[in-house]
Amino acid sequence: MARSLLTAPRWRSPLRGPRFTAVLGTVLLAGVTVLFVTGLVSYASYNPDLARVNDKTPGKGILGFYLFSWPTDPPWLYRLTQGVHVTLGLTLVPVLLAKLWSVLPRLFTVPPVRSLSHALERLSLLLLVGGALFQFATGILNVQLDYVFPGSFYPLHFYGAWVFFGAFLAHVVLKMPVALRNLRAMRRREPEEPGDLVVPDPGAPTLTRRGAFGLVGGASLLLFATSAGRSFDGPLRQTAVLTPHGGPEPGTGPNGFQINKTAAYAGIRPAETTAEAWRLAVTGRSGTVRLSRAELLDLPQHSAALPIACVEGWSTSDQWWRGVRLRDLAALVGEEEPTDVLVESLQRRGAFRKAALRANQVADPRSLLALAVNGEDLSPDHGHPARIIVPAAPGVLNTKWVARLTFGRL
Ligand SMILES: Nc1nc2c(c(=O)[nH]1)N[C@H]1C(S)=C(S)[C@@H](COP(=O)(O)O)O[C@H]1N2
Ligand SMILES: [Mo]
Repeated sequence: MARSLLTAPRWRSPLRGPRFTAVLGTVLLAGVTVLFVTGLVSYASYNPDLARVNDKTPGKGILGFYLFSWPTDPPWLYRLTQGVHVTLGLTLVPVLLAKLWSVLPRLFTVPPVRSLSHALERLSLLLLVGGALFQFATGILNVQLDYVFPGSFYPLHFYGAWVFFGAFLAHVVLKMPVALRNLRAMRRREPEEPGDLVVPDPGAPTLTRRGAFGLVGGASLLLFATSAGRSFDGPLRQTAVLTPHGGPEPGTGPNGFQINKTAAYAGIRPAETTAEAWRLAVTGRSGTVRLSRAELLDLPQHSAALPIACVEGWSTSDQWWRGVRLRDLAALVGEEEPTDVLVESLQRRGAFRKAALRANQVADPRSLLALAVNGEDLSPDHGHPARIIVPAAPGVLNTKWVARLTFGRL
């Protein structure tokens, strides 16, 4: 049997043992599976395969096999999937750390490699642990720091997810029998058998196992309670102390809901959004028309109650948007059949100045070029003179300060 450095003085916690590891592993099995599914779903919602506008990396090959047209119903779909993805990811951090801690001595087994199969197993663990740390780190950085990955967060987190989940599945298949055996023995209250995770000469306990689970669970609960609030408006949002709110405090009134990036941050000059200066260019098979804001207001106006939901996990409750239907604008330039659209902002630099929307999104009667929200003109920070709002779409596709719409197959 392989000797492990368990006997070394630093691995003497009596908390370690296959049962402690099995319980944490089972929680992660459920949690990571939900993270993987909501993550893949989130990626699909970007229309990543559309004209390489939303995701500039080359096609995802067979890993993109599942990509589908993101629906527009229910309108809170992305709010739910991404809220779960981010909030659950943060909540699982203590569980992941405790799980890694529980098997830490295995990292130092000697000899490090015993056979080819042992070498392969250790390699898979490298992908597993490395993948887990990479996914959690990139995810948290993206949520917290917003734009540390200029344009490249998608491929990192996407490929990382497949590597991590592949190793994770292999690990689950290998370890499931041991974990189940331990969980059953635990329920029958049998004493723990010796194994490579059980310390032969444990130190004095400073914490019971129950206490350790309480600590991990408590830490998870604390993270949950301090991050879940950003999926809600009103006083609940104030509880999300751990998650920066992006832009400035939204304030009150019709435009008083979360702002990710202000007009000043995006470099929008007030002079280019005045009634005299701003024109919307709409292009389709019959050519291009240029519309002032007054001309847009003369077109039929429609309302839709829709949320904004960001990849970072925050979202707003429904806001009452009012403006011109995208499909009416398409018809204006000769596009009678549902077709895709490329949306371009006044913004000259930075991410998110362009977004591609699919025909099913353009066709939805609730998809608007919004001119007003909650009964008032859009504020500069919410995209005045005009912004896109599409049901169920990720926030990043709701382009602000729109300057140009190009309808046609993308
Ligand atoms: N032109 C432009 N539009 C944009 C963005 C941007 O940076 N520039 N940010 C997007 C992102 S990431 C989100 S989540 C929403 C945020 O909308 P809000 O600031 O109006 O709440 O706007 C989107 N529209
Ligand atoms: Mo966003």
